Amino acid sequence: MAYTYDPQNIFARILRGEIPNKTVLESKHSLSFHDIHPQAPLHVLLIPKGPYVNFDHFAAEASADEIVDFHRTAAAVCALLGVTGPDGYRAITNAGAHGMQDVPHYHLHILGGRVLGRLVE
Ligand code: DGP
Repeated sequence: MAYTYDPQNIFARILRGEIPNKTVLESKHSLSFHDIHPQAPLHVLLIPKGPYVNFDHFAAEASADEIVDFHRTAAAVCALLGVTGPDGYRAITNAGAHGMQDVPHYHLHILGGRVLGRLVE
């Protein structure tokens, strides 16, 4: 699969410092910040710093270092948000048209702070 990355997407612009963000946590290869349109009391995004369009692009082409960094940072964000206890959270990613992905830079949504409802009723 050939992936085409658009360097003008909003998250690329956030990574370049062209658009402000409310940072939660930054690591060597990842950045986490509050979603501008929160869908829950806690709604944070995590993105890799590398130019990956979506989950399958990241999984196929990112280095092991980037992949480990991303997941460890995701866990650290959950801990910072205080959702790693029994109440829990949802970590989800959208891809492409069917997934309703708006921003073509891979991102994980981390949601919590309320009962979120089932994905499929
Ligand atoms: P998705 O549909 O999975 O591509 O979700 C994109 C999310 O990105 C959506 O929840 C709103 C958020 N978002 C869009 N533009 C901005 C922005 O400029 N700043 C921040 N913090 N979030 C944004």
